[in-house]
Amino acid sequence: MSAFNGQSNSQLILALSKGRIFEDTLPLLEAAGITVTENPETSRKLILGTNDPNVRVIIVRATDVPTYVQHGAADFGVAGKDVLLEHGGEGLYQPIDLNIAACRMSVAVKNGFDYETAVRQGARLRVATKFVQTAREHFAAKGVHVDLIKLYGSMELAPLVGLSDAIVDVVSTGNTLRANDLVEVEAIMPISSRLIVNQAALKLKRERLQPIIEAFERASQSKSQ
Ligand code: PRT
Ligand code: MG
Repeated sequence: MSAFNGQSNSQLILALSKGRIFEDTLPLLEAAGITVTENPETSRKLILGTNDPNVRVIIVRATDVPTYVQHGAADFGVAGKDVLLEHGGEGLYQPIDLNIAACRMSVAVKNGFDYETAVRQGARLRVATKFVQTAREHFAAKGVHVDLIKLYGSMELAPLVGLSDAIVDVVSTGNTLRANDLVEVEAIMPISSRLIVNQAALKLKRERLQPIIEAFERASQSKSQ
C-alpha cells in the first residue's frame, strides 16, 4: 500500500485540490520546510515537485482527496469536513483541524419561500445537494421529510428553476446566494479543512510524517490565535 508502488518509505505523496485548499496549505508546508516548486494554476502537471526530492504533491478534485489517501495512492492530504463527512473517513487518520478554507454548511431557499412554516407544517421538502449524507442526517434529526436530489455543482440554480424547494451547500461570504436571490435559513455546521493521513503510511512512514504533522499543527494553531 505504499504511495507510487515500489518506492521507499522515505518518499511522501501529498494530495491537494487546486484553489483555496492548495493556497491555504502552502504556508503550512513552508512551516514544515517544504516549498512547492510549481504552480497548479499555471502548470498542467498533476504531480508537482517540491524543494525536497522525497516529497511530491498530487493535484486531484477536492472530493477525490480522501479516496487517494484511503487507498494509499497518497500518504496524506487536506480535505474539507464537508467532503470527509460524505466520504465516511474509512482508512483515514484525521489528526488535526487545520482551520483553513473555513465556511459553513447551510440550508438556503429562494427569497420568499417560507421555510419555517413549511417545516412546522410537516411539508415534504425537495432538497438539492452535493452533500446527501449530511443533508439526510440533518433533516432526519429535525424529523423533516425530504426528497434528496443529488447534484454535482451549481446547487444555487435548483430552487430558481423549480428543481427543489431548498439546497444544502457550503457558504462563505454568502455572495453567491445573494446574487441568485437565495436566503440562508439554517446553519447546519461550521466547516474547515483537516489533515488526513493514510493509516498504514502513518505506521510505515511515521519518521517522515510526524515532523510534518507537528509543523502543520503549530502553524495552524498560531494562525487561529
Ligand atoms: O470546485 P470543485 O467542483 O472542483 O470542487 P469543490 O467545490 O468541492 O472544491 P473547492 O476547491 O471549491 O473547495 C474545497 C473546499 O473548500 C470545500 O470542500 C470546502 O470545505 C471549502 N470551502 C470554503 C468552500 C467554500 N469555502 C466556498 N465558498 N467550498 C466551496 N465554496 C463555494 C460555495 O458553495 C459557493 O458556491 O464557493 C461559492 C462561493 O461562496 P460564497 O458564499 O463566498 O459566495
Ligand atoms: Mg468549488
